[in-house]
Amino acid sequence: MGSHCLVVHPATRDKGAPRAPDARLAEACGLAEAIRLRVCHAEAIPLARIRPATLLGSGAVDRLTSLVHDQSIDVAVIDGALSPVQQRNLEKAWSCKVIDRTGLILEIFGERARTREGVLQVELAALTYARSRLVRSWTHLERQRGGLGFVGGPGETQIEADRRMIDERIVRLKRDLEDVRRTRDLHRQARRRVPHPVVALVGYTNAGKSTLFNRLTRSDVHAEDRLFATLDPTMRGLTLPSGRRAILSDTVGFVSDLPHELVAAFHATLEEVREADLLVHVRDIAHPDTEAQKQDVVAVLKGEMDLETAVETRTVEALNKADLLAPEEAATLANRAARADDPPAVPVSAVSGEGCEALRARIDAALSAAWEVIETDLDAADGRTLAWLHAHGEVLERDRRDNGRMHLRVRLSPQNLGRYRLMRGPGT
Ligand SMILES: Nc1nc2c(ncn2[C@@H]2O[C@H](COP(=O)(O)OP(=O)(O)O)[C@@H](O)[C@H]2O)c(=O)[nH]1
Ligand SMILES: [Mg+2]
Repeated sequence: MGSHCLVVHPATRDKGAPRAPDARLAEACGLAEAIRLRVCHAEAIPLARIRPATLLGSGAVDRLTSLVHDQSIDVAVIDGALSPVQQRNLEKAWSCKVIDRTGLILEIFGERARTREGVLQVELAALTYARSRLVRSWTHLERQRGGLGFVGGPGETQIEADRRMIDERIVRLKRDLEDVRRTRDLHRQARRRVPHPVVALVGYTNAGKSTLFNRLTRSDVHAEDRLFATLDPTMRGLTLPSGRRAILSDTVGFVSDLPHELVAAFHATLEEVREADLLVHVRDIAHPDTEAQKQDVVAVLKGEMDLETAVETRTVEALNKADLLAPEEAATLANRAARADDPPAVPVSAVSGEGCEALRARIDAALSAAWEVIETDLDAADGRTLAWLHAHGEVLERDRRDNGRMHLRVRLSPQNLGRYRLMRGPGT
């Protein structure tokens, strides 16, 4: 499998509350593995000060040069931000490809974007990233040329041309994105033709989503092994204890301290979560930051993704890696999960399989209690029914038709659906 890779986490002493370098390093390895790089060596290197030419100190650069050579490393991942100059200097020193954190995450998003909006948004982020590098190396060249700015060197012209091409492409992408947003409803309808309910796994990178995905779909394929990838390797059928069929979707993971220029692309790659009937929030319960991670995930889903109702009524938590806890901790967890049912939480181990049957049963129960999406027509003047639907359901779409009627798509709980049918008569 994949290229041999070296992962370096430059540990700066950040202000605020930095997460532990070990956890950060583990996350960076998880990100590298997500694009099938084989991590041969990983280390956190404390940065007392930043060296402008190579970021890392010369001692570290030299030491890693022999390591890169000895282990036939093809790619070095620097889990931080590299300037174009630093990237070039490291590539020269190590004679291998070097990518930084933003570049790595862009690769992952690029592979995982599924909706049209996601694809466009990721391409936009990638071009903006590429452009910033061109501009910076361009000003760097300019500086090298001293005061001779009026003599356009050949390199300069080429970069100017590249930059113009990127700008044109960016303008076109932004226009396409507008179009996609305007016609989003059509895309949605097309996607809703999936014959089974969709269950989406969400959570942090390294929480174990892919491992659980494989465990639940009884796949023989190793979590990271995409050799047998079908057209869309992140969706598979799932048969639940009651015999109900569902589609399980492994989504792109949350990452800590997401570079801000990637936030829009990240949200767009999560678009599919919006259409899911149930969310399974996979948590690494043995991670020192597990609570902070949970809050991050919930905040993004509720806030930026506007999925407040989904988080509150259609989420099951999978408390994964329970095998890493001491027995008494695991017992406490299981007891708490059994009592506090808001949201339902099931301790599991995706690796040993423990708890997975209970999780399947939970998913089954949640789906049978799940809210249903209905389409309904109202008289445009019928404010009372409209208010009722807003108060009791989740209004997904609302179109005013020419004939003075209003067409709605609403998600209702089974109870409220019953009430609505009583109110409006059968055939609603
Ligand atoms: N001990 C233990 N390790 C796990 C468990 N689930 C996943 N892992 C490990 O955690 C790492 C990340 O798993 P992965 O499924 O790729 O996480 P993802 O990024 O959320 O898809 C891998 O090394 C897995 O072997 C678990 O239940 N217990
Ligand atoms: Mg994964």
